[in-house]
Amino acid sequence: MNEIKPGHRTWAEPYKIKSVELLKMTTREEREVAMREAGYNTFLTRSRDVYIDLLTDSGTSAMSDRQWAGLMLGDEAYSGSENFYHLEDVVREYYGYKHLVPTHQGRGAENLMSQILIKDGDYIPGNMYFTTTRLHQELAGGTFVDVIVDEAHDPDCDFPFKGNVDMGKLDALVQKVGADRVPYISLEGNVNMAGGQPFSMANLRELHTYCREHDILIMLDATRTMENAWFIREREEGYAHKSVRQILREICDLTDGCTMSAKKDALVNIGGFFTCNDDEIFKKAQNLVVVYEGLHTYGGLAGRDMEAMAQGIREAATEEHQAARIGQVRYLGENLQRAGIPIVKPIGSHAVFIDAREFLPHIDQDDYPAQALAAELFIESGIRTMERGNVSAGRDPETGKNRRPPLELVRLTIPRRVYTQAHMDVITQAVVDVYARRDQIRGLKMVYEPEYLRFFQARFEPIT
Ligand code: PLI
Repeated sequence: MNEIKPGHRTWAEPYKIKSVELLKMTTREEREVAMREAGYNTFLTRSRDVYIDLLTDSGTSAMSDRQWAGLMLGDEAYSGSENFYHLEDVVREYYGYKHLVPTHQGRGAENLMSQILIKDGDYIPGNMYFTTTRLHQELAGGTFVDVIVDEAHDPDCDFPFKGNVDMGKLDALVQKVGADRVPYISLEGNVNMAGGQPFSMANLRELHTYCREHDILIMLDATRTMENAWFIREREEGYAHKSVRQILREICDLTDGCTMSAKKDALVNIGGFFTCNDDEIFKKAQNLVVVYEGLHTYGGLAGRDMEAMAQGIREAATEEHQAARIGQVRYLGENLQRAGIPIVKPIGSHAVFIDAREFLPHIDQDDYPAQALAAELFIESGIRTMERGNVSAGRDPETGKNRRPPLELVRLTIPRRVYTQAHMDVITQAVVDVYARRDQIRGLKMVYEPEYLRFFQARFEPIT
């Protein structure tokens, strides 16, 4: 429960509910069948079999009445839609970059950026990998190098800025391969794979100085950067009185452009964009987008999608929204901690991550403990979560072996403005019930492995 004391108001949702979607609870037998048919991969389950959906916070937000009203303002023209110009104004106002190229979602923007900026044999440092981001870097001929601080790899460490870049690691890479082989650093706000962990403004300033000296661009993954701004406001000296909007702008002003999956921070069900300040990069992106996405004024989106995105950006870049958003995730995380469940510390912004290694110490990482735990939680409760460990990390292209990352996690991802505090309590109860019989959970073997981003479509069977 949130603390009640005189003179203090806790967070509450800054909205009231106008329309609801009914949930359905299935039986354990039905869920066992559904999980078997899905090859023990929550990505392959059907949402009709799900009770509470914590698979992702991507494209799963509840839109506001104003966003829905915006859909009716869709100017569905092939070229020059009014909604594009509105979105362009809002992106310039909130993010501050000069040029905007819309894309259908984040990975569309990653594709454009990787193809434009990466040459064969280049190295792309980043504050931990993200699955689609790294794949696009590799497909463009680059090699991703992790330069996040060591603290990020330790689930138990409660360092407040686990998303920081380790400047020593970055410099070692630049010294080794030469700055001309490093076109940009990929900097993610609220690092997803580390548990939703922010970088600090002090770290970004240091990075900015270094990159200017070495002529290396800083390309932001802005997907959850408003949430990163909220943590800077809460945790970094000198920011308590600045608004999320001001901090977001300060972050963007220290970077050269971004890729964005608007399906997260920006509260829409589909959409993304690429931005930059450089005129030449923009021209290339504007030209390439017509090959993969659509004309440069819609990039794979309907006019109405761009309108909803413009409105979503305005609503998300507020203290009220972020306090409730992050407050709800924290509420769930603290419940789980009180019940003795091992989770990644500090609690992140978009999800609570269960440490599956600690939860299931008897399962070897190559028997996919996090995958097995996600499947078990679904069978127990109908709650759908996601593996973020050995399956997601994939294989090392050189050795062909599983990467066995230090973090073996199950992500309980909270969609924005969708569930209530009572749902958070039910989720806690389900996890506690699985924890009580954790000794009986067995590992999985992979029986089908697709070539790219295997976690989406791989199939498993229980080890007997
Ligand atoms: O799913 P997309 O293509 O709109 O965006 C790709 C993407 C890029 N960067 C980051 C940090 C992401 O989290 C991301 C997508 N994330 C998903 C789908 C997730 O479930 O976390």
